[in-house]
Amino acid sequence: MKRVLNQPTGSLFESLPATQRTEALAPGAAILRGFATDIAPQLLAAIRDVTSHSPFRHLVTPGGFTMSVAMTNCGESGWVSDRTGYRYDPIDPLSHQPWPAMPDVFRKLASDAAAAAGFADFRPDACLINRYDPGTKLSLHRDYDERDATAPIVSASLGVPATFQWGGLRRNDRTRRVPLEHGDVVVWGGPSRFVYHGIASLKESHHSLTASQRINVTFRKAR
Ligand code: MD6
Ligand code: FE
Repeated sequence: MKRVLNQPTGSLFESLPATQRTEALAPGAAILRGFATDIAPQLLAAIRDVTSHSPFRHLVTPGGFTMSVAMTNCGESGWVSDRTGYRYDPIDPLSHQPWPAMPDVFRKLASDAAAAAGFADFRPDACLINRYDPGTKLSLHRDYDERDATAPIVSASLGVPATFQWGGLRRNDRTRRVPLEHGDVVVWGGPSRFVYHGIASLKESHHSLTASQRINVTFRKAR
């Protein structure tokens, strides 16, 4: 088996297939480069199916700002924001129906990626899907609304590349800029679970599967 240069023998990531490149981001956080590339067309087909029932929409923050990222969800509960606050809700406030079920290809990706990064038995119950058009950004934030802080978050990037901003446990900690490309999967938990992070304004670019857009799929254990 061919070994990748940054994947030393005996490391935590030894069981990864040789085609994946793993980068440690911080304790508890890793980027699995290209982990979702092969199944990206299936993921995008499943996302089209989800959005035919629960379309992408721009949520309003409790402070009254409309988010530039368009969002939807699948799974047992979905992350929503409105003037009353942030919450996980089993009902889509737009369709007034339960969120579409989480596709099997999503569940498998989430648990395989978590296991590859050292988090065994990850079973997400919520999946937030984010859509970025050129100029869209996601301000520095922490993911704080999940009940189970021991579970990691798994996040897959599809389409045009973006710059991920990775900070620290305090809002004012300095941030690193990390490029994320089509097929990259980020897993974070443990000591990194409440790190501040964001996405810089998306640059004009083109990807054969998503045109000018970037799609991000994040899996959580919310309840
Ligand atoms: C994004 N991701 O990549 C935004 N949050 O579009 C997130 O905000 C995020 O990737 C928690 C864990 C992983 C993430
Ligand atoms: Fe986040």
